[in-house]
Amino acid sequence: MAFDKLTPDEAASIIENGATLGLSGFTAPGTPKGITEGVAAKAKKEHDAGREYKVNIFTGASTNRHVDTILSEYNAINMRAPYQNLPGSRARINSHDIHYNDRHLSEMSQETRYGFYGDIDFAIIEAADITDDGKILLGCGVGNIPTYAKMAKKIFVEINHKLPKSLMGMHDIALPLDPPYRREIPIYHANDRIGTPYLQVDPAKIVGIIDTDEYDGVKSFTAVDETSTKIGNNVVSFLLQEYRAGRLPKEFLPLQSGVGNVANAVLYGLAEAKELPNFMMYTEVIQDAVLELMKRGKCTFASTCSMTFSDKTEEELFSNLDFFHDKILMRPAEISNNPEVIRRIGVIAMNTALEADIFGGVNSSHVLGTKMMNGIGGSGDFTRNAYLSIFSCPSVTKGGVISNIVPMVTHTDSSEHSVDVIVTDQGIADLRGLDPVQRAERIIENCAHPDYKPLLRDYLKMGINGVGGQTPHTLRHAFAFHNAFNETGDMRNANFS
Ligand code: 0RQ
Repeated sequence: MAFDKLTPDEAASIIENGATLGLSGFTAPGTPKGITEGVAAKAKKEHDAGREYKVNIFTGASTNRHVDTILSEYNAINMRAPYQNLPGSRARINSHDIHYNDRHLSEMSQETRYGFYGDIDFAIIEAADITDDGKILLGCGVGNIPTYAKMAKKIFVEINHKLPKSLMGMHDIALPLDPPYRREIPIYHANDRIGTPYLQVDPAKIVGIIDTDEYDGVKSFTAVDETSTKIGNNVVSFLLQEYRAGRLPKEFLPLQSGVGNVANAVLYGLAEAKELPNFMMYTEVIQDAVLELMKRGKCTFASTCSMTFSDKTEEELFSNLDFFHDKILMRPAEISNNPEVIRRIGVIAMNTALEADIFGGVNSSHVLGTKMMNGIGGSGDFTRNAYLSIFSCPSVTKGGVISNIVPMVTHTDSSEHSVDVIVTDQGIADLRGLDPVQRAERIIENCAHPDYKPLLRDYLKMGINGVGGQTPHTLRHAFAFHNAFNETGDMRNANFS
């Protein structure tokens, strides 16, 4: 092999304070597992010696314990984009130790190429294999690495020995041209290929190779609970109703689904829906349930940015790769989440909200309006451009003291213009074609928890009889639920006096 072998500490020794690191991967899969441990150790030493040391971390989405967790522990991150979801980084973001730039995932790559965020000093790439002329076989997540590698002044490659070389053929690496030269992205079906099965980098930029040997560390899901099952069943009945009514084509359409228990419940629900045809996915992550659906023949193909499988499922995948090889294609986030493609192929988007308001606004990212949870992720990319956009959440959270249906969301990630349907464990609110008051009536009656219905009805009535207008909010009381929670620990104590 033409490249020097390095340890994480040796790699970190050339990463200076203020450097920007562009990492491969999307969620934990495909994310480096070695060098950032060296960077964290260096940060600790520098801080102990009273010196400033922080780096900027650019990724595809969330990462793993070797990146956000340990770097946050040692307060080693300055700027972070475009998404995270780990408790350590969340805490540093909310205390402003990390300057977090929460972005639509499809946009991060192009904005970096446009020069909005400065230079990329180092790309760190997890790989299953590399050739002497710089052809890299990536791991189980792609993210924004084609852009970071192209822009980087220097490149480190982490060869993860857990990754089989037979992953070759499961990636489709392509970068669009930038305006004014951009052409259409020629994906007409979820399974169209437009790029190469490897990432080509300039071998002269490679500083060295680090060895790692670890699965991606995604935890297995807990058993699907009753609330998630009810939400999942409601989403499936809605899709069935749409299919029967002919508002979905008879071939069905590609699905996007988030991660988590609700997404899992929806996917398992679809497996049981015999009337629905087998389907493809055009999504950013696939989780354990998708592999199960593939085994049953229900899901025939998945275009994704990452295979976010638990370690157990990852092991199973690697030992049965022949079966799954032609059923999964991993693309850069810029393509997996591309608005042009999502709109063309008619993706059905299913995402999760922290809270939704009675007029159809959705908050996906900010707890009680101020604290960052994870970020908008890919939900905006899909929601705004989908054939049909569905948001789901439980009707209440934390044993009932929080209503997920509120008078006004405290932060808007997806506005009512992009949200077609809201689903909770209570039922389905189909918002298409309705004006704001009609939407509010439907959301309150179909989706709110019985404990909160009277309060929400009162709020709506107060707006209609008060200030009025197209969207009859009463601004003085719009956050009465949130104030009641902050002051008494229970939204049921909201009052409008
Ligand atoms: O708290 O952790 O203390 O139990 O928030 O809530 O119900 O477990 O839901 O894990 O599916 O996450 C929106 C955050 C939902 C996620 C969000 C509390 C609740 C719990 C988590 P605990 P659940 P999930 C797809 C596209 C944006 C990115 C996205 C997300 C914790 O789906 O980050 O969509 N979405 N990407 O108790 C206060 C409320 C609350 C609340 C829930 N209204 N107020 N706390 N919680 N609602 C995938 C990717 O991008 C990769």
